[in-house]
Amino acid sequence: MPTFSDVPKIAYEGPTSKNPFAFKHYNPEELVEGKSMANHLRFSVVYWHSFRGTGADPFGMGTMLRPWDDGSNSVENAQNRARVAFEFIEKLGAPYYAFHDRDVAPEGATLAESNRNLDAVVKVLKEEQQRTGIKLLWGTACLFANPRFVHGAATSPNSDVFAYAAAQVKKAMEVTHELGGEGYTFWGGREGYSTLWNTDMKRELDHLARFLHMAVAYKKEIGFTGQFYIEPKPREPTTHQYDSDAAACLNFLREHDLIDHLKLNLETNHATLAGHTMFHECEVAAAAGALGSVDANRGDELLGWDTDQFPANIYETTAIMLTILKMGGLTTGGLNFDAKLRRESFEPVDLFHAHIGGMDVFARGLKAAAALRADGRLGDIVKNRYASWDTDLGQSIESGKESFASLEKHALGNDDPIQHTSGRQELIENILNETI
Ligand code: XLS
Ligand code: NI
Ligand code: NI
Repeated sequence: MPTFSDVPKIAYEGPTSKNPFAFKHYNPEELVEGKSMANHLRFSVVYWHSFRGTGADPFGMGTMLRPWDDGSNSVENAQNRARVAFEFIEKLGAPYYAFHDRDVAPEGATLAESNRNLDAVVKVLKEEQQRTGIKLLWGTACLFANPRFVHGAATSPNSDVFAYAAAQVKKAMEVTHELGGEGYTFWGGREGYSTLWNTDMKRELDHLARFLHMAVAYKKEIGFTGQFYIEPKPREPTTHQYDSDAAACLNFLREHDLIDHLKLNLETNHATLAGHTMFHECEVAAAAGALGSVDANRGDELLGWDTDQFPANIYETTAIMLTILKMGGLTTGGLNFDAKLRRESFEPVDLFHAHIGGMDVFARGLKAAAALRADGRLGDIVKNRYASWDTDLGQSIESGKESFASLEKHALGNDDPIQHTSGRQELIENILNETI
């Protein structure tokens, strides 16, 4: 069935174009700081929202019109849907995609049947990857939708559920490896608690660490060299998610000796739900050498849940790209559109509008971040703000040569350092607005 036949391959037409099916800023070959935009941005389409999202919400049923989907749970429907997904990604010109095991293939009556269904769809994914050159950014397992995971998966109070989750992740890792995936993501799903009164938190966290250590061991066993990611998210679906933000994840990884094995996959809307900006989360992860990949979306200031909207805020994309440029770029990770259409945007072409907009706003963010770096004023303000640390005293403190006693001597012998430099926030905001 021809599905997106009215839509041409999306091309770059430049900022003056009014064609809704063209990029105005994302020009894959264009060099920014000596590297192509395509290599900087590494865009990825997510299967779950874009090809399994129905538009259902707690108040109403699905609204999405998806003429290629027969609505059944058959393997044939799943295979056909996979072909349509690749037709879309190919026309869009995104180099990557990402999926959960259960989005691409239907869950069977038994685990063995689920595995067979997954293999049947993976066969099609492999053919489509070879046909189009589109690659798998990362794979993952859905350990949260089925009622067996009602109390969590790796943190379930039931050891049979833990075993089932392990088996499911084992298989998901195998197919990710088979498809040449560049990474594998662990998102907590229901790893958290609804009430502490019934929860042995320490025991659950130890189990989660044990689970991840088994995954690390299995990765080695099968020779999978992709990057492991853990994805922070607070508040949803449990009251307290264990992986609530970047700092909590880093602490958990360090405490359990996993820090060398996992990086973070940060998602914008998860950052804001945690009471942070995405800029903050990126800086926290980058400072730990652990900014691995980005789930590119945005939240809504007025709504308190994970609305997963497509990125549209150029200040946010500029900040993200500034951190990414500063750390030397993404390596295995990408900008993965973990974003869903509004339920009012139910036509298939809305998938194009959403992704084109997301790609263009990140291209603008990249260009703005590079322009800020080339301009140098922002960098100078930051450098000047810390200038005293480059003096004898600052260097001596940083290198551990000073003590409270020696610093007391210094403070007693010098003027009060009150108000030594302005923060220049307003000037910085002017520079941002000039550049953006
Ligand atoms: C849900 C998460 C999820 C992960 C993959 O909020 O963002 O989509 O990215 O399991
Ligand atoms: Ni995500
Ligand atoms: Ni999300």
